Amino acid sequence: MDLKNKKVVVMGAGKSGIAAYKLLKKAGAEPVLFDENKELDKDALKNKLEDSQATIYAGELPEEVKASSDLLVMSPGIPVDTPFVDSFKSKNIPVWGEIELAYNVAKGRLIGITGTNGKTTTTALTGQIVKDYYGKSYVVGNIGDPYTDAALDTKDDDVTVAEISSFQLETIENFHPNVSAILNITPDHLNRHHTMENYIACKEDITLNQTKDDVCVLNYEDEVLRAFGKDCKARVVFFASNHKLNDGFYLEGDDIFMATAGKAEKLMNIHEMKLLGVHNVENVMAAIAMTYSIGVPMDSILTTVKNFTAVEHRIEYVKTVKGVDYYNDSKGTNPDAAIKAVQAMNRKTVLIGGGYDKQNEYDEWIESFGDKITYLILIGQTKEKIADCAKKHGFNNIIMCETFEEAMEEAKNHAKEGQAVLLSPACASWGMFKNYEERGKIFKDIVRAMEE
Ligand code: UMA
Repeated sequence: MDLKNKKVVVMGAGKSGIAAYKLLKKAGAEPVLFDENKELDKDALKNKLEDSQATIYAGELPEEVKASSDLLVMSPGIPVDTPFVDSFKSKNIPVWGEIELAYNVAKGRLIGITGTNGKTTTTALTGQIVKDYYGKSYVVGNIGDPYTDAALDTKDDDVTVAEISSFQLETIENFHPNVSAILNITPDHLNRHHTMENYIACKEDITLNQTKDDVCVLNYEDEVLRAFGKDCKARVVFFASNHKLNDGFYLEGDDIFMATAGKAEKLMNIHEMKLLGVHNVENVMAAIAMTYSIGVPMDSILTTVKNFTAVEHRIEYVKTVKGVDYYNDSKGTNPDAAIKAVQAMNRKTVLIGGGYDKQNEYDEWIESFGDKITYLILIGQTKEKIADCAKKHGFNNIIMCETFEEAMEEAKNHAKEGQAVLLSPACASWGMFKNYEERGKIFKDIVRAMEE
């Protein structure tokens, strides 16, 4: 679609909506911004849009604006199965996600990474490998910097590495990465996608427009993805942490191998890297597979892998206070991610959990505690549900808190010297915080202010 002079409704006044609006303006379109929040500060928003004349609708969108529009661009956090969105579709007005808009104007090669967990670490590492070799990379998407912010700057010889959530994949049309990866699929966001089948279908849609000239990197240990490998339209490259493969990348003992037609070559020992845990070995293998497939030499890839450290908010060590190690895993926003964090702890741990209800089940998370978790401190909307679940599994050392500050105080009081305190909530932050970054930053601020 040629965007010039097109009337576009951008929905959502968060990061994505603001970046989409700016892109549309630069591309010669006539965007208006719409957000359902009636309390929106329009003046502050105009500043962020760098457009004092911007048309902003807060609360409701006038019928005539809708009727005369050529395109609706959705922010990822806004559900698409609503009468509002249907009213556009019924008028045959295209509904694009913000990443579809970016893709339509972007140049160069695109690597798209999805999965329930590990996306951010894998995206950051993949972007770093690309940058170290080519001297430049664009790292965008769910990781925090909208794709629409960078898309117009990209050139034919650039490589963009995009973290793509299931929310973003619901509204693609032509989005077509040269290399895609689906790292794993475990239950998450079921309040938005309703069923696991829908959620899986969304993730698999990252390959929607791929052909056999493209590559899709898949986790062999995930049964859904192993089966999907047979139907996938792209050339599949598997990685495996628990199987030896004839073709692909795998972990055997403490070594990572690359196999081609049954011939295996050792790439590195996992103790040479700074990231911890088998889940991170999987992320590393996915990043190696993706960057090798676009032509980055293996030596260069492995040098970056060995130097790469953990991303912020993901099992991030903060400080040791009175012999207690504090870890920030605010990015542990679903049970599976939170299980990985519990597994990564190598000592008795006081755990802070709970938050916004995404209708997940917590049984496996509680089961992963073993005798490692000494106390579970709960906050947020899900605290009763988690407490009931914990008691059902015989875990009774539960402390219920009203505020995050109270939870931090309880954690400090219950952690003994030589133990750890871990913030890994298994839930989204919404309701108590703006996002998981804010939750993690507040955790770190409180820990850093504690007296030694
Ligand atoms: N809004 C409505 N109607 C609704 C819901 C929201 O009008 O029904 C409005 C809100 O009032 C608000 C705006 O929409 O003004 C927020 O839009 P948004 O939720 O899409 O947030 P953005 O700031 O644009 O951030 C989004 C992603 N957020 C979500 O997917 C929820 C960010 O991912 C992403 O980093 C950013 O775009 C840049 O691309 C965050 C996230 O939590 C990290 N992602 C989920 C996850 O990782 O689990 C998927």
